[in-house]
Amino acid sequence: MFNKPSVYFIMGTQNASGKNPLSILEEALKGGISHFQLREKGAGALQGQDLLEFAEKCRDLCAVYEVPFLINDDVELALAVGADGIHIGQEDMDCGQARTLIGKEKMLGVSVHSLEEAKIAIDAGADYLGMGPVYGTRSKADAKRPAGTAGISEVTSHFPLTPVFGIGGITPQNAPAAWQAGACGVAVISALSEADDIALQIAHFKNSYKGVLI
Ligand code: 3NM
Repeated sequence: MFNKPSVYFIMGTQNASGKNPLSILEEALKGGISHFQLREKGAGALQGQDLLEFAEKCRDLCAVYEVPFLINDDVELALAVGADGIHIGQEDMDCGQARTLIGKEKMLGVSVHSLEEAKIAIDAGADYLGMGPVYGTRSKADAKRPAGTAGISEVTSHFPLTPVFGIGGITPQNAPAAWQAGACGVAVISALSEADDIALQIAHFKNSYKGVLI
């Protein structure tokens, strides 16, 4: 489930830049993403029944390609649609509470920014961690300052069994630094949602791992 190099795709309808978000998702699934997270945020975000129906369509597409489907910061929605997991940030609910609500079977991902936060998340039952922003990002309005890859190195050396994903401004060109720091994967929005050829971009991400001395 966390094979290196993983390419974890995150998207909401706000990231589709006028294209059909389900077509973008299907191209990404065909191209070989490892995980998909529905992150519906910001102005114009789908809500209520519209969000539920969109989430069901994403879930069904992911199921066809046998790719885990996660939901950002909405346990209720994740349970309603039978998602494979949820992802929460530090500003969202407590990770221990999230684990209790979703049970033992579903995947729990947590965004962390320090070794201390990583330890708390792992103790609470996180299956993987996201660390970022590694580089500057236009996709998260309240992102912290870019932190580079030092935090990934620190967390992966202390917790070598926990998969860590680098996130924030990651492209195939700058991904090698994340691999070198020990990341198991890269988690990306714009580098895939805005790519002309999504499958080719995924191939570039995977190729960026080759030749990196770990
Ligand atoms: N979380 P892009 S950065 C959703 O730092 C998210 O925790 C971040 O989008 C964090 O690949 C980010 O377009 C946005 O930069 C990632």
